[in-house]
Amino acid sequence: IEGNNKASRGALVVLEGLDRSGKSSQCSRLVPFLEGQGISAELWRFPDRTTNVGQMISAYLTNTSQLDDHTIHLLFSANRWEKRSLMESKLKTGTTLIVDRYSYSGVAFSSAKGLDFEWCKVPEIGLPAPDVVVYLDISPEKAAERGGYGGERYEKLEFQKKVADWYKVLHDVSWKDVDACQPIEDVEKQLQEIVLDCVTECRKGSPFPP
Ligand code: T5A
Ligand code: NA
Repeated sequence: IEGNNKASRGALVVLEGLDRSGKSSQCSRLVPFLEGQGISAELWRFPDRTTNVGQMISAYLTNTSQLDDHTIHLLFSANRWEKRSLMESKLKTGTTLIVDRYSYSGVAFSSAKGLDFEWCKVPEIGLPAPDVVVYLDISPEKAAERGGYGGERYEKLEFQKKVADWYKVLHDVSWKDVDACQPIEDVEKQLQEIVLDCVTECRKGSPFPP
């Protein structure tokens, strides 16, 4: 989205974090909260496993298919690109999008496998930029204790440690860190504040991307 200064635009809110950090739990609480405040909001997630590309990704994650590391990286990115125009039109018409994982997951997970960091970032260039990135901060050890990993491809402690290191590289001052080890309701409260601030800024018509 370029130069869209309309006061009515929605906010693009991205939640990132290690597997089991609580992203999906928080995203599904945020949307009804925002709607209750009279804010039009939708929950989005990446990978979006419902598309054809998403089904290839899902098969890979559940180990029912094998793919070259570069190929799966590009599929994750393609899965975002196939949603780009819908994402942009939703934002332009005033819908706030709460997005469970985005480009940062793409770069952090593939870099953790050993792919070149700069190469990993390239296919993400040109996707809508988030208004805020919230990082649900939890140690890989604590995350691993939660409810047990489901057995998907990346749900292994040693790998998650590498992902955490790459998230640190990606992290910039604009990110909002929330301690994800707090009780779920406390995390929720902090997220509500961050997101309400962000939505308010967007309604004032601050430039997009910020
Ligand atoms: N991936 C993704 C890439 O490699 N490249 C990409 O471009 C993208 C987009 C699938 C995998 O794909 C990788 C990253 C992933 O490895 P996914 O479908 O988002 O990504 O993964 P899921 O398995 O659906 O979700 P996660 O494992 O990431 O978990 P969440 O959503 O962070 O955590 P959530 O909310 O499901 O909670 C986990 C457990 O913790 C409890 C919950 O009740 C649940 O049991 N919990 C808490 N417990 C105590 N205190 C709290 N505050 C808690 N919050 C939640
Ligand atoms: Na999730």
